[in-house]
Amino acid sequence: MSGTSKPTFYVTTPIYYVNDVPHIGHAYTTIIADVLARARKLAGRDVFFLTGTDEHGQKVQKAAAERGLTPRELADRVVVRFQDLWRALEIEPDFFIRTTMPAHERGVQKIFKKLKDQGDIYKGTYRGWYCVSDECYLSDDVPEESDRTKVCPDCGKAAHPLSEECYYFRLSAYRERLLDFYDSRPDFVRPESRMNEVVSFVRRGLKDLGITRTTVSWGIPFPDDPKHTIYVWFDALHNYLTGVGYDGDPDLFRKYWPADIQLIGKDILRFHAVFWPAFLMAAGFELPRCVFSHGWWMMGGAKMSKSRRNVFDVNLILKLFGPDPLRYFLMREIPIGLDGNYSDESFLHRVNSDLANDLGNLVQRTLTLVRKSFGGLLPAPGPENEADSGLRAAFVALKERVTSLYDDVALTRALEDIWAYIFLVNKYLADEEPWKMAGDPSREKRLARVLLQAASAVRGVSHLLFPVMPGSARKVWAWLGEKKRPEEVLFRDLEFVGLEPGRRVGEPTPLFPRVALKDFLAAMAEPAPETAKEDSMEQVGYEEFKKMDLRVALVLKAERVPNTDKLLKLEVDVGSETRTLVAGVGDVYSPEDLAGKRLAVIVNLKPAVIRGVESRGMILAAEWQGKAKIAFYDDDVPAGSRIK
Ligand code: ME8
Repeated sequence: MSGTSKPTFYVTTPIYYVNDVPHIGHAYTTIIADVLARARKLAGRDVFFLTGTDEHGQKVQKAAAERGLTPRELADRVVVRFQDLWRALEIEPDFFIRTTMPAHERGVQKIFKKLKDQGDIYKGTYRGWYCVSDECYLSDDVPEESDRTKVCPDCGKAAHPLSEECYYFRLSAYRERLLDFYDSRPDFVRPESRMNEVVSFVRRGLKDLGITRTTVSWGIPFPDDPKHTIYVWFDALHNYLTGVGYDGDPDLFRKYWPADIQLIGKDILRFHAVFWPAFLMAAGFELPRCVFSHGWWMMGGAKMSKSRRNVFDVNLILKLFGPDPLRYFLMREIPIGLDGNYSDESFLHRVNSDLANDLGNLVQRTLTLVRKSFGGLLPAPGPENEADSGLRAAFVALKERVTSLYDDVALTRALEDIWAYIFLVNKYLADEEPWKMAGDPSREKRLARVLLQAASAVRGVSHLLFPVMPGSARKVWAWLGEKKRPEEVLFRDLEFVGLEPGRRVGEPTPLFPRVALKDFLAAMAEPAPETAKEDSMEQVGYEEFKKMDLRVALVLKAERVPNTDKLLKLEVDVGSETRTLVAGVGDVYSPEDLAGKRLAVIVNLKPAVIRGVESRGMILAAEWQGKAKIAFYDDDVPAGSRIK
């Protein structure tokens, strides 16, 4: 069927590294994207929502090697975890891109070659520092530490020196064009504070950017010079083109590009607001309309991350509550752009107070009253009085506000407004006291009117909440006996109408079960065994464990490594031979504490040179309050005894 085509809306999330399983930070961005996608569909747009995984590069290569897997094997395992989690959270992307897909690889190579042929890419040598965790080149002004190391200013992890031939992108040549672009499109980066950050970064000057690696094999090769693989960020950013048909589906691509909203975390702003538009300008593509940068979820004052082990267990929350409470909490608790703090208490408060009390009770009370008063069949209502029409008018105004707040990505405010209306409806019921009218024939029509208003409000509120809590909205509409599902009614067609006389109402079950804080805290402190198992990438089979050669070692001699606080050099007897190893326990143990002691050593660890001393093995110790605690064996355990 031809006709006027609908306006489109294309929303993206970052694509996530497959070095580890998904966590709350990933879920946060992807839920925002899902909410926006659903809201724009209800606003009548033709929506495309893209998410996926970033599978190449040194970080993934290293993580795979540490697990004894090929990068492809690791990616294949982790991708399933992302897709499963999105399904469990009712996140429904239109396409899930993996950067190992042939259409993506081809697209990236094509664009790379075009830029090379037109002179935007040239060959040189990179000498500097690289952070594998962030997959980024450190800027020259990052100072060296006293011991000739550099630390990545963004993630705080140790960077390593790099000296290799690479192809450069002429980023410096795009400084003026970028500044002009920001000037003409002040909404390109939101929130505004982030736009200002980007502008001042670019004003300070831009250096050309290395965009190939010769020491990383896990990447897309540059066919004209195949010892080079394409830098993972150049590769990854282009997913936003290849994921929407750039190489393979030109109609799709023409229809949706440029992206309307690209959601990202604040840590990857520079890549998306500086490098990405420069790449696009160079290749001659239109630029995205908006890069929207959100804040971080923190816990106990630190950014939540798997490596810090301060993430809460998303799977456990899903098991206890289903997807909607988490979706609601994350969207309601902080406006997009600010950092948020997660605590079990604040989560449960939102669930018990906002969801179970305010919304859940309203739904339950209204539907139960209809069922009890009239056996689920509403009679013809009496006329609207002022209070009744007030409730109707307030809903009409609410719908206008909420739809434009959704449009403006002000999701927290949209929810606040919906809750203000829920309070109003609860107050209306408290004032009207319909429960006192039941059974009085003279008040039957009045009762029908009050219940009709309340049911209309419940229906309308559920619809407005659909983008955030799709499952709950569907449930309420089904109980109300609606023939359509909420997603089949556009916002503009949503009216304040409830139950026509004679409509049968279903029996509601509690929408959001209340959970006691102490039960919740106990559950969160002790994840169910199968959840813990599911959520860890660290599992090893016995076969892998067996590869480690762990032995009891007798310390023959111990001395400090000169000019260090923590390092001790140990001569140890591991049964078959004497070894030298270096241990970072000198802040807790003196050489005298260790001499003559028996402890556990992994003897087949690859040797490492530490402060000029070759260390052939590593002692095992517990970490307690940031310090090492060694477990010692009794004197009668011979050196060389196998530990299993
Ligand atoms: O950066 N709170 O992937 P990634 C909120 N592959 N957001 C958080 C967070 C937290 N505690 N922790 C992480 C990459 N994030 C690249 C992207 S796009 C072309 C390539 C967010 O797996 C973070 O801000 O490290 C970022 O948006 C995303 O998760 C990073 O995921």
